[in-house]
Amino acid sequence: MPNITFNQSKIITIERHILEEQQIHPEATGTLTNILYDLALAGKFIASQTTRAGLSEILGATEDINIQGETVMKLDQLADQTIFRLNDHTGRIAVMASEEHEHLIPIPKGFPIGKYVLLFDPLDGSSNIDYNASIGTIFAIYRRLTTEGPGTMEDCLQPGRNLVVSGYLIYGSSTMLVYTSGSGVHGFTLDPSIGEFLLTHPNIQIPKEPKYYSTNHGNEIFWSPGVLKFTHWLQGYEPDQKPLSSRYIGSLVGDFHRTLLSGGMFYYPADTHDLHKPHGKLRLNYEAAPLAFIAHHAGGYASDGHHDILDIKPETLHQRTALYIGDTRLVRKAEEFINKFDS
Ligand code: FDP
Repeated sequence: MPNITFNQSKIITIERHILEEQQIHPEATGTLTNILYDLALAGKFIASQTTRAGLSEILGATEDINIQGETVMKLDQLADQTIFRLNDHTGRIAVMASEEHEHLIPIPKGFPIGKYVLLFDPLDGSSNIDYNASIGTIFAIYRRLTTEGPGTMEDCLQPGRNLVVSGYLIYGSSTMLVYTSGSGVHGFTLDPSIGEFLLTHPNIQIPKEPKYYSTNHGNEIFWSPGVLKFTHWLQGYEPDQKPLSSRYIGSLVGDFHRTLLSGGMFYYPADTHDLHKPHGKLRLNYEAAPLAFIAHHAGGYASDGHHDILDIKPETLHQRTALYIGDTRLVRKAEEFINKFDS
């Protein structure tokens, strides 16, 4: 008889993990748990479509230009519709907002209105779709502030500090869902053969020893002196910092995910020359705030170069921001350079 030894580690599905987390909060009604189930389901559906992107007719740009002035890919629309349709009728959500829509997305008439607000970037990094690089979905869940009727703009424009849950799905060499509800950051990998997300990365903490920095050097000509000097500091031009290697995909979820697991930082600074991007390119509500919440609970930090991203109260739905995110010491150093050389 062969000697079979079993790995002693537990197999934990995302469902079981979310339920166990819910039990820590006796006041929980299960509503949030169910929203997370639905987002995990949306992720499975989107993952199945992204892996077929190169094969099917859905590859390629549509004629539409979204409100950010970008060409909308069909996969973006599919991801957007999937998330909307899984959440519009459940009675858990008061209102939604998506990076793909100019205005708030109300709950359709006839469906019950819930107490949570869902903001999402359905398919981030979509300029990478044609090149088979990692893309992702980012989501942010807040409690509504208003007490009755359909959710409003006020409910959506909350600082990241108010987040109840945030997370992302990354569609890469494997599909992962990473989320936090404020008690640890947990990562699940989709086992495609059984269609389940399994806990593979419990309690993620950004490694103390930074490994990479990640930024688009092609924009250097538009950077301020503080950002340029900070970049040189990362490259080891000063004695207190050993040079870091650089990695950049150009897909925020992919670049952030690597930063979270390997240590280091990602930054997309304000653009000093492009009048359309004086505050950077990334969206506060759909990208910066939810990832800042994850970074915070993984022992890291996120800043716009001056303030903690989580403290910024958005004024508009599609507000852009500069973003420095990852290792706390490195992000604080960026703030130091910016305050010293750019004020
Ligand atoms: P994309 O335009 O491909 O959707 O905010 C969108 C985003 O990608 C981020 O995912 C990514 O970090 C950034 O823009 C890349 O911008 P650059 O191409 O200017 O580097």
